[in-house]
Amino acid sequence: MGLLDSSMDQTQVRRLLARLGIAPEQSGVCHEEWADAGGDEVEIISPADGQMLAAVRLGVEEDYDDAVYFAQRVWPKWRDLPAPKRGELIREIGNELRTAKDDLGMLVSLEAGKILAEGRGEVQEMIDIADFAVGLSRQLYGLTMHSERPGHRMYEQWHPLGLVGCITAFNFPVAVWSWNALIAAVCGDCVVWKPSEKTPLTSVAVQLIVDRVLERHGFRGVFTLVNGRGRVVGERMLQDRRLPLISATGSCGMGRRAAEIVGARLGKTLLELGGNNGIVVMEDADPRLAVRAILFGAVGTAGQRCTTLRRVFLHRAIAAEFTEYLLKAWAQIRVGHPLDPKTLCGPLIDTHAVRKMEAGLAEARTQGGEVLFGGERVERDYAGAPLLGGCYVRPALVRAHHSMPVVREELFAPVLYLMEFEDLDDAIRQHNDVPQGLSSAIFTSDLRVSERFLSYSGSDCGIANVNIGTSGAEIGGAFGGEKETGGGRESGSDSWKAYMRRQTVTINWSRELPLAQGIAFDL
Ligand code: UN1
Repeated sequence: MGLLDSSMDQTQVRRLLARLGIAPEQSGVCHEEWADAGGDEVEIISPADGQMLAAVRLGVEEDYDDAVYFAQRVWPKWRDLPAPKRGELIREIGNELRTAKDDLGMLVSLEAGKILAEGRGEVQEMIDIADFAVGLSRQLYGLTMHSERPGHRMYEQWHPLGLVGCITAFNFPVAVWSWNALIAAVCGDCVVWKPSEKTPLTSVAVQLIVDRVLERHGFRGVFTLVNGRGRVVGERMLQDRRLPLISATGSCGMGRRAAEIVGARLGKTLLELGGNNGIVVMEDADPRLAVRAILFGAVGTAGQRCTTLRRVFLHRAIAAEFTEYLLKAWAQIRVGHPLDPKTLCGPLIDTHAVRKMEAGLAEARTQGGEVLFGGERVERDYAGAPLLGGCYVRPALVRAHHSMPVVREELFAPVLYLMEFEDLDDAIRQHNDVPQGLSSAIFTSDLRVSERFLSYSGSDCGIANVNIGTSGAEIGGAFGGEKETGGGRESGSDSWKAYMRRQTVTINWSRELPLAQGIAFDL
């Protein structure tokens, strides 16, 4: 199957957008209503074929302020609604997402360039988090403690924070918003969203879906949307004291700036930044599992996940054989249009990303790396049909050394560095020797080896896996990483606590007033 069968013509694109409620000239700002935004109009070009999908009018500071005022007005009413009732609304949002899954998944593919299976998968991730949030709405538990004083009770309770600013990246244009927004909402917060400048259409589609539910129940404003430039709307959001929490996904550079600005006003940040994820392959690894995990990790989403596998460490005894397996697998990767079901690797987000990949590979070569496969631009798909738009590349395998500076950076493209190690200590040392600390994995059949990898002297990442890859985490676990990845945790487990304020309560039900630490303070 080639381009003719898989691409959508302009009429089909129009119909898809119309089904999702998006106009050919669409406002990117929604608070009380779809605002007549004050910024410039940008054309949204699909990386799949270089065609324009729609034009979006961006918001400026005033639009952002209007969104915040609106959220502030709605918040007291939302906060007063019992959490399980808030959960009911999130259940309805989950159901609406189920209905819209195919259309929204296709729009994610067209706008972000992900293959359709991953576009749909991303919407599934939203549905899963909605279900999780509904259950959570009845489980916002606090602990009770034993007071050291007689006739006293101590416990902690969790209250809504207020307004949460949510800044998302192009690579997960809707799922990461839902991790934050749907959980923050059951916690009783309102969420102001600034999506990536590269993917405004999916944010508009999601806003239209959630607004339908909020409208039915008189809660418009719990979620508001401001598409705008990072240096205009993003900066304003970071500085805004009305937002006690900023949750931001993106590069380490962006996160550092967010932490500085929000930190200067003593606000809270929840940061999910760059990864530089590695897999250690021991000599007793099951090669069938390992090769499949490495392939999905490195090539899924065209290497543009924060969990993308960027470094593989091969035990010296199996390195040559394993490199052959990988070369064979890489030669079979079908680069093609994201809507073609046979495609494994779709386009990069834009031509700028292609140039960055080329520059990264050139640097790797200068630093002593050897490109074993790929790295070039692709202009025809696996069946010979033309690929338009200039965003397609062949995933690359590079023999490298962990001391090469380029290996320490997150190159947001399908470039996988292959390195060798002597023994487990050496593997762990090399693995941890990068500034980022998001996701990691080991392939082995030896329990002692895997446990060592998971121990405090093993992987230093927020996510550590055994016999599965670095990407594709389930929503039930806490997601995030250490070091320059930013330290935040989102999605499952007790990540909800980031969206609430903890209050420690001590109640004296005795007739005395004993002081803690045995202090006597009487007249
Ligand atoms: C991201 O790339 O920002 O674990 C998030 C994964 C996905 C989420 C990635 N569930 O790969």
